[in-house]
Amino acid sequence: MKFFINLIRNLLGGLIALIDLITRGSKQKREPAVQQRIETEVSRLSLYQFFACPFCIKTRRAIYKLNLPIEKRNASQGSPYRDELLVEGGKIQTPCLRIEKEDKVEWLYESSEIIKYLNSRFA
Ligand SMILES: N[C@@H](CCC(=O)N[C@@H](CS)C(=O)NCC(=O)O)C(=O)O
Repeated sequence: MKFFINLIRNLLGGLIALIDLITRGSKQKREPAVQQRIETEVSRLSLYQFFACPFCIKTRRAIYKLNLPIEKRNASQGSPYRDELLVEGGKIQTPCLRIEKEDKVEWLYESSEIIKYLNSRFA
């Protein structure tokens, strides 16, 4: 039973991901020097995610629109990133943005909070 629920979940998620891909539109464009600076800043961020999770798709869409090359880390069963998310972030819930700061690492959960954070820094 669990297998079929997961199958339906993944099929639906895959469909949403496909629709997202088709309807994404264009990315934000910046002067090369500005984009370069932003890419350096973004290298301190990574997104823990599942491919077919609708909240992750929503977050990836915002990341795409903002033209941010944030590293995506697959946190599904069997991945070392899953353990990292649990141990360091505190729970298995995606999406989660890992933010590396000068002196500490922060783990930001909730798609709306992540998008708000990214917009406030990079929009
Ligand atoms: N309110 C959260 C919901 C996130 C959520 O429910 N994520 C699911 C995946 S779609 C999750 O991480 N579930 C835990 C699991 O699958 O182990 C958000 O907007 O980010």
